[in-house]
Amino acid sequence: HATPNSSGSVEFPPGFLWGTATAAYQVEGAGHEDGRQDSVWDVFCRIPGAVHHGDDGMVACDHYHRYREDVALMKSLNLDTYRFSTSWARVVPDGRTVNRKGLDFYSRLVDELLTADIMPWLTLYHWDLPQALEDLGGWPARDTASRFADYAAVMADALGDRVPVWTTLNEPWCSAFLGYTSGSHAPGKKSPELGLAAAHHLMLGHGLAVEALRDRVPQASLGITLNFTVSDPVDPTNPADVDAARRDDGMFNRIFLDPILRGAYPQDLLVDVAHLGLAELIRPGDLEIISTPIDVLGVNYYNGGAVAATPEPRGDAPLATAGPDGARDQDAGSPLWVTRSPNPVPEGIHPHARGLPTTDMGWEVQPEGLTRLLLRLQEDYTGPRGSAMFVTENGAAYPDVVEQDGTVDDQDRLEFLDAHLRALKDAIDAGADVRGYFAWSLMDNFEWALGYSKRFGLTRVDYETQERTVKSSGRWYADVARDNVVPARG
Ligand code: GBH
Repeated sequence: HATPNSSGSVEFPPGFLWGTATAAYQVEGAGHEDGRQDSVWDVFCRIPGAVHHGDDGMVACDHYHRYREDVALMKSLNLDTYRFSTSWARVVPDGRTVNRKGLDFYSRLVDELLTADIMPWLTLYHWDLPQALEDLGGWPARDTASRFADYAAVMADALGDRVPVWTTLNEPWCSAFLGYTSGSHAPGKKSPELGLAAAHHLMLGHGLAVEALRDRVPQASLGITLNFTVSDPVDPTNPADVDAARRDDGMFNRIFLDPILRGAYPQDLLVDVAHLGLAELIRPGDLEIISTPIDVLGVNYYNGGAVAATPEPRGDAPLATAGPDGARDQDAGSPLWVTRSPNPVPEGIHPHARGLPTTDMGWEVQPEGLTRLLLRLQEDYTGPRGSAMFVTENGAAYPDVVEQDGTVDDQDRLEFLDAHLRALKDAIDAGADVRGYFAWSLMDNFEWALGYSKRFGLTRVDYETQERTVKSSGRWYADVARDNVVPARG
């Protein structure tokens, strides 16, 4: 593309949707209220050293009680849509019995959004499996997929008349490989075999849930949100590095994209993991279910990475560039994980820092990766299948600097969003069918294994008082949403 949208004002297509995203366990609190029981995250948070500072989601942003105020906040940000997740452990606390009071909360939230003319975008699963189902084997157990479809049906019967877009899972890569292979997320298991089994059954659950939703809410748009990386070989002339990038792309991106959008696992990946039992789990008919047509692909993009077949020369600064996902973060107290990916192939995939700026997560800031990612998804996956894309998460953690008067002037986050929206517009101009964008996140919240130590919000949350303060980035984003334009820089 000849004219990148690098500094002038940038207008988005008419009808482009502007939103923010959150997830149930990260914002709701009300941990054991109205019949909610433990999810795997409640239990994980009680393991000494599993979560930074021993934090948990029992109170979080108290959104369960403050949702009216929070919808008013969204309105003040001129949002068209709000992406939230429902807590399975609130709705079906023991994995079998429906809890009316839990369902009622989401009914109230949806009504409040509709009254404010904000479109509800519902995600059924953002990592909070009822502990009762983990006790029966969790995602590595095939039956969990059917329980997920039952839960989807319950939600559809309750909210199908009012929610126009449903996504099944958020980021099954994290659920499978951070939860069951690296152990840095709940339920903290550490096995390549379990991770792959979880991945297959998560996708099976997705397919069964799409079938259940299609039956009950035929008018709704249905889909899934995946997290992506953009894997570049450190040395593109070195075949070993090129191969590391291929395997990284396989285990991160294609392991989900191909079954869901092409109805088959990538051949090269099946060869790479042949010793880990994945093929033995696949039953006849599974891939037909998994590839049930979807209408929307949710794209979560934070960063890409350069990978090599050999470790970076580290000198005296071991692990300096490690991000927290791989559980190399000392504060998270998690066990050492040697490569970026919880990579179940024996040969290493080694991340190398490229000297790019990084966020407070240690993740490289790489907006052009978003352009390349969206064009690739358009050409290789969604275009041929006729599904539209939405960026369902993008954002950055930076420490808040609070001024005397309580304001937060987060130019770093504002610039991050500005650069990624320009990169997104580059992709649209070059032919990617992207119809909306959700900033992560509406407000600071429980950042999983890093607890409350990392802030992603457009709005600051004071966890002592629960006071919300819109940051500079939030005010800027409100103008973008109102005008459908990213203003000129400067
Ligand atoms: C999302 O996950 C979640 O959906 C959301 O709940 C969460 O709060 C938010 O992001 C922020 O973390 O190898 O060091 O380059 C993001 C998951 C982020 C997983 C980037 C892979 C690669 C890090 N991904 N990560 S690194």
